[in-house]
Amino acid sequence: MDDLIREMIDPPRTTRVDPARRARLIATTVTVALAAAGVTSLTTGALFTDTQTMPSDFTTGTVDIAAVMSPTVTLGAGNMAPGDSSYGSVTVSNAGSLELRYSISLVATNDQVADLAGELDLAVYADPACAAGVEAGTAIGTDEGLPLVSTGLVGSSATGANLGDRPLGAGSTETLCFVVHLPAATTNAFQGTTADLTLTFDAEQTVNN
Ligand SMILES: [Ca+2]
Repeated sequence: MDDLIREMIDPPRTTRVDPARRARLIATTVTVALAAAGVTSLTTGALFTDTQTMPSDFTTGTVDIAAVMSPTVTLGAGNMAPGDSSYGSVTVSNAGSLELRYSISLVATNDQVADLAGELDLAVYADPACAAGVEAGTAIGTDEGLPLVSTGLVGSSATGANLGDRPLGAGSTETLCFVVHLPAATTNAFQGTTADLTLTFDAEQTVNN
C-alpha cells in the first residue's frame, strides 16, 4: 500500500503502466478519498443541533352595524293631519368586533305627483325618551323637506372622521329618536297623498381611519 501511495505522489516516469497496476492505483485513490470523506462526516455528525418553530395566527375583525326600529315607537303614520308628528325609536348597535363610527343619510319618494316629501320635516335626537317633548333637546341632524336624492343627515359616509359621525364601541348600543313633522301650514294640495322615507346607516372602522 505504501508503494502505491508513493507512486500516487510521485508516479514513475514510465509511459506504459501495467493495466492491473493501473486498476489498483485507481482503487486505492478511491479508497483514500472515501476515507477522507468519512472523517469529515464523523466530524459533522458529532455536533448537537436543535430547531424550534414558532407559529402565529392572524384573524381580521369585523365592522357590523345594526339599526332596529322599535315595534312600539315606530316611524311612519297614516291619516296624518297638518301639525302631526310621528316618532320612531331606533336602536343602533355595533354587532362587530371593531369600534366603528357611523353616519346616517336619507332619501324619500312620493307616491303621487304632489311632493309631500318636500313638505315633511325630519329631526333626529340622541334620546331614548322618544315622544312628544323630545324636540326640546338638541337635534343631531335635521332636514326641512325630505330630499328625493340621498342626502346626509348625521355625519358623513365619506372615509374618515367627519363632523357629526357617531363612534360606537364593539358591543355598544345607542338609541336615537327620529321625528317626522307635517307642518300646520301644509295646504289642501297634499290631502290623501303618501311619501316614503328610507334611512341608511353607514359604518366604518375607526382604527387607522
Ligand atoms: Ca365618515
